[in-house]
Amino acid sequence: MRSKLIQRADLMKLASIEGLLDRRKLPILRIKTEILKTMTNRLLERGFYWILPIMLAKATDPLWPDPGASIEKRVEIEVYGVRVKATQSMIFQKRVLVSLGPEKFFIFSPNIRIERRDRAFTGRHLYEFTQLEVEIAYAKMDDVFKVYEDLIIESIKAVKEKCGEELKILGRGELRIPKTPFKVFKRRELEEEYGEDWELKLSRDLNDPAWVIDIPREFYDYEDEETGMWRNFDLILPEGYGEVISGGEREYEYEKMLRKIERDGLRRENYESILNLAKRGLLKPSAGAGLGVERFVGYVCGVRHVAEVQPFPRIPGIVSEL
Ligand code: ASN
Repeated sequence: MRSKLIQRADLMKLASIEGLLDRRKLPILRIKTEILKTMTNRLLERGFYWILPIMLAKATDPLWPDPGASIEKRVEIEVYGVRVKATQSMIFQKRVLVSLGPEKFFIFSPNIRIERRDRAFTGRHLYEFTQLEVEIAYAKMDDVFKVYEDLIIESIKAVKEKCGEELKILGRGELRIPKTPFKVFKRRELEEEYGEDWELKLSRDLNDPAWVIDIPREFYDYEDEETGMWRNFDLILPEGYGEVISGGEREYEYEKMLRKIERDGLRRENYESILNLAKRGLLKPSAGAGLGVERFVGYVCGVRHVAEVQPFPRIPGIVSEL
């Protein structure tokens, strides 16, 4: 499905009210409901707190440096005389909360990321989407792998069991239930095999989702300064659907975070809360991640464009009335 080229006219239709009349829309929304229900229930059964999201704050995820980032504009407004940013991810709120509040929780967190307009045609980008964010105190990468592997397997099982008719309408009757544990690849080895754009090439070669570890990016992910290895990861879906989860173990030491903030050319005054906590020894080590809800549902449904899973599509460059 993914191999067909997406035309601008298709995207315009998808983004308009006509998109809601498409016969695939209702089955997709039914499957999305089943996935959200299954994931929420699994996390609640495991004792995770359910936290609701925030949308405006002085600090948000810089999304920098990140090899995958392509933000055309950052949304900032003034409220009560203070400049605030629209949430790009709740990473800093997650780090503070996991240190001072519940030690494991999840959030369905809406993110606004104004992607470059040429990203409309990747089939994988949106300018508003939702992450299923998780953060766990004192956890390691493996603990986070297990949480998301369970959510993925159980929700695919539930969809196959309860939404057989919908999968048939979508031509997705053959959807595989992946085997666990998922394979783990090292980013450096993938670069040798596939070159810089390993993400999509690997994705096309996979039959089941697979983890990729050690990806240089934002300062908050843990970096082993001796080996230069990053204790972070992405989960790559098969069939060209690409990355669906990003996460990692986190930095928690004051001096090291300061060094990395400077190295990345970021303004330290944007990160005072988390730096202060670290300085006082109150920032707990943790690990966590976020799953792109629309991307995952899109994979299960076999969509051509991830916006098909949104009732009100947010396709880069196309702004509709609703
Ligand atoms: N949600 C991601 C994480 O937990 C961060 C991101 O979206 N950039 O690591």
